[in-house]
Amino acid sequence: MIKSIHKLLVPKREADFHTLVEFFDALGLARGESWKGHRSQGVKLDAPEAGVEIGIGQGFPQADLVVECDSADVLYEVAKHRGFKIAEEIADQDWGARMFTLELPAGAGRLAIFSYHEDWRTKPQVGEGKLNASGKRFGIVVSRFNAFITERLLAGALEALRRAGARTRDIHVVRVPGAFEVPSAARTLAQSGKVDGVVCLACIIRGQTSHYEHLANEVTRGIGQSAQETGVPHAYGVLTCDSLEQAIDRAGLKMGNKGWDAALSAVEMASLIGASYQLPVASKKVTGRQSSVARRKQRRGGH
Ligand code: INI
Repeated sequence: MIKSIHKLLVPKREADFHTLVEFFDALGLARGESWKGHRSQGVKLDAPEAGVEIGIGQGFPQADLVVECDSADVLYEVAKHRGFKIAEEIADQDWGARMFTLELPAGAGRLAIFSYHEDWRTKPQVGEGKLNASGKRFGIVVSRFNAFITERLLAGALEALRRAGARTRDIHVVRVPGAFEVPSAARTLAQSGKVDGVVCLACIIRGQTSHYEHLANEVTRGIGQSAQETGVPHAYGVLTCDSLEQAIDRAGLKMGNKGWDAALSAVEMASLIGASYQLPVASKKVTGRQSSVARRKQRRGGH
């Protein structure tokens, strides 16, 4: 009985070995068996399903390794964020998938990453937005209080919007004195009808104010209320921290950048609402539209 199957990569230099391991780690593969001996060391990075795919015909990716994931768009953002070398940009494929390709580090070849538009394994209809900001307009409200932190959040948010495809002229930044002023400025932006999403950025530090809880609660409530009452997505990029160190970690160091995360949430929600998501009608039969299972079967017959 066959127990496993792995693509073998054997770079010449130890630095390349570590780069490759970190690369696949960053993409989310699970660490499997590893060893370190006198002559060699190795790590297996596993996926739930592995095997050999043999194909003939047109439409296959030009790649030495092919990975299927839940969302190629998410991994595409990760890859760009990490500075991985994109060989082919992400695009819809005529076989019902989103796909991009990467150059593997250390000249180890090419990796194609794809996801199907909808997961054929899950029965429920799932509606979700895309991390594509092209053609969308965004407002960013940023507090000047704790500017040392909030300017980093702003830089992260701007970079995320730009990478997701938003044009600079479609991003409107509004500065306000402190976190308390964020909800009203966000509401004004949302009501202007000129933005598809609002990103709210501020930083409240427990040690700095005796009314920390009141301020944090009010800002959170105000942003949520504005989102619900205007129907325009608002992303919550407000740091509520116990210390400045914690805030620094969340504004670009150890814990990522909350401005970046908030901007991507705004992009996803703006695209979800823009897609006028509708619940499917249960009794309706799927006729003209090809089911994803059929698509997968078709793909099995050729890309
Ligand atoms: N504003 C912040 O954005 N963060 C804080 O930590 C903070 N503290 O510590 O008080 C803060 N206060 C200012 C507040 O948001 C208003 O701007 C101010 O009260 C004027 O309305």
